[in-house]
Amino acid sequence: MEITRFASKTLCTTAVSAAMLAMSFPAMAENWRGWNIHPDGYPNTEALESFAEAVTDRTEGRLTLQVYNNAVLGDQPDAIEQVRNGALAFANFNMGPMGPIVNETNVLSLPFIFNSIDHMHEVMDGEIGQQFSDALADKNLIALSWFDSGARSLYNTSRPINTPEDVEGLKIRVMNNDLYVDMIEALGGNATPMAYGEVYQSLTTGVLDGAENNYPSFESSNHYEVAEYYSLTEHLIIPECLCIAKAKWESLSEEDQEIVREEAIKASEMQRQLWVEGSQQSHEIVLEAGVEINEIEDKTAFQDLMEPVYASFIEDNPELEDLINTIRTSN
Ligand code: BDP
Repeated sequence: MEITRFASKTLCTTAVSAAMLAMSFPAMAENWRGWNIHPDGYPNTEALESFAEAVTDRTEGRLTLQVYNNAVLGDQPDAIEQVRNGALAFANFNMGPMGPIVNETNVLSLPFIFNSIDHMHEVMDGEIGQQFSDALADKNLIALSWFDSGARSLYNTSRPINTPEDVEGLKIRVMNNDLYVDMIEALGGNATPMAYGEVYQSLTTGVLDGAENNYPSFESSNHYEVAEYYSLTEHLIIPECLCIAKAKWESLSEEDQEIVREEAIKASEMQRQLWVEGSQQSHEIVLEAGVEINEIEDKTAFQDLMEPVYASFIEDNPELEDLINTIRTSN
């Protein structure tokens, strides 16, 4: 009797406490940390911050999103792993360092595969883009929208590059992907894969002669202070994703998935617009700082040297040949 009384009293107290707790602490907000490599004011940063704010507002306390800039949460290959295993909830990733993890995305890192940014948009915003999203999802990354990353060009500390011969012997930093090593070696340079954050120092000490990037990154990383020759090779037009950890995505209600998806698409629209303005501004800043920029009227010599890079990639990945040809002939 005693025991029963005691037990029921405990049960009763527990039920009352649980009810009180629920009243005083409505469902705890889930905190989502987001990785970003860029600094404050960069187009991608602005778009990610606006995404984080909008999702936080619209989910009314169910989710709070925070963006960590300047790669403070790790370099890009590490961050990709962290989003894959759900330790980080979201990120803006370039498809370059994605290649070693999601093989299909290497197709986007083939030099000169897109003729223009418009061509890249057409491909990524259509059925083929969905194919890449599916491949990312198989590796636990939900790509909700695509960001721009302009065209990447070579820059270095010693001379303008007009022909592939000018690349001869230059130590050039590349992102973490073997395809870029093949690309630079095909041009006669020495490729060094290195984390983005280490490039500035290496350019100053002469560990590197150069690197390659778009105008906004060339400017915001301050590489232009050391590498004063920027040559418009425009050899890579690589899209970037706004990616969510699959485990986080699947934990959301349908309603919240809809909110996150809508805001990711809005963020990419915003980023693409800011990208155009940001590229223009960065171009002006580096010109004003005295960077010598040269156009390359005929890129055929560079493009021809990439044929063996394509051939060996296709030999290793015959199943991707059709996709490559479809993209190459789609414009
Ligand atoms: C920037 C990309 C960033 C890359 C960086 C790099 O937005 O994702 O990590 O280049 O070169 O343009 O590593």
